[in-house]
Amino acid sequence: MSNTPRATLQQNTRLIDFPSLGDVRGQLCALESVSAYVPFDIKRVYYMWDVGADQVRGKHAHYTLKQVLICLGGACEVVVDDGRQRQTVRLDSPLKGLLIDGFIWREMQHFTPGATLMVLANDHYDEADYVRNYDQFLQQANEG
Ligand code: T46
Repeated sequence: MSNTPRATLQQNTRLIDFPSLGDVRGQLCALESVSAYVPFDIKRVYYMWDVGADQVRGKHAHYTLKQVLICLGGACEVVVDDGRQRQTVRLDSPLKGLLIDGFIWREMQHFTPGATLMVLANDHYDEADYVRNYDQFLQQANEG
């Protein structure tokens, strides 16, 4: 894609705190499409679990997909990279979501035993939206 918009960690990733509706019966969190917490229409939900502590998932960027990543139980780290800088974000609460809405490389790693990572996405699965080669990502991220 030749006109990939230039993305930065500052503008295209954000840690969002969700409100808890918990009471004496336990915790509850409600997330709605197009809200302060999920700023897009949710078209797909997927989740991953049983990820070994030494496994690294992701290792790709998306051209257009917007997503919020939430670790529902346990913890994991998400490495985000805009082609110029790289940060590691720890997700360790169901009341914390990481929004990624631009051409950002991401890797998920260091899952604790029992961790479940859920992802809310604004579009259906489309392999053509992925860049899975880091050199190609770097080239496109820095020409945008
Ligand atoms: C992302 C990170 C955070 C589907 O058929 N439909 C789906 O909705 C998804 C997510 C995956 N797949 C297939 C594609 C592969 O054959 O499931 C297989 C595993 O997917 P992948 O290796 O891409 O999974 P991760 O954990 O590396 O990446 C996933 C998402 O694919 C990606 O969009 O941003 O989680």
